[in-house]
Order: sequence, then structure tokens, then C-alpha cells
Amino acid sequence: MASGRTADGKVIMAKVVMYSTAVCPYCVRAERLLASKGVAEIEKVRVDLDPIRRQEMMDKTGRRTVPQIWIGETHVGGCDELYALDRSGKLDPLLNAS
Ligand SMILES: N[C@@H](CCC(=O)N[C@@H](CS)C(=O)NCC(=O)O)C(=O)O
Repeated sequence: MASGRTADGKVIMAKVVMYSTAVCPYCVRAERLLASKGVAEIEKVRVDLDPIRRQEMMDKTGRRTVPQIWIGETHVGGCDELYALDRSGKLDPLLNAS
């Protein structure tokens, strides 16, 4: 697996963006998995607070449910798809790609 590291040895992880809402059990599950993988920071886009960003999410994905997750340039999809990606062994390489 190709993974970049900082000078002090920390693995450089891809940027994670999650479109989410305040009350969203699937978002919490997704965050839990990402945290277990060492993702320290998730950029959250709160679509419940901003209808323009909700529309943007729907335009980009064709979906209306949250979460919608991007890892780097890759649209992973929702929580179930994130867990499926992990089961298939493809989540770690995606997170660690630098
Ligand atoms: N299978 C989806 C389910 C996501 C889902 O149902 N999210 C809820 C919030 S936790 C939602 O967006 N509900 C609004 C709706 O269904 O329109 C996933 O794994 O992400």
C-alpha cells in the first residue's frame, strides 16, 4: 500500500468530507468507523442548516439521504457503502492514498 507519512511518522490520510445533519444515526455510525481507522478530522457539511448545500449534495450524488461521504476525490456514498468498502478491504487504501 502506498502511504505518505509526515516527518514525525504519522500517516497522511485523505481528506474526508461528510454531508450530514444534526440528528443522523447513520452519520454517527460512519464517523465511528472512520475514527477507528484513524481519521482525526472530517469536514462536515450540515445540509439541515443550509438548503443550498443540500441541493448541491443532491445534484452531485443524485441522492437525498445523509451521510454522503467523499474520501479524497472519491464519492463513497452513504454509511452502508462505507462499511461495505471496509469489508471488501478497499477502505484503508483509499484513506491512506497520498
Ligand atoms: N442506506 C443509507 C441510509 C441513510 C439514511 O437513511 N439516512 C437518514 C438519516 S440517518 C436520512 O437521510 N433520512 C432522510 C430521508 O430518508 O429522506 C446509508 O447507509 O447511508
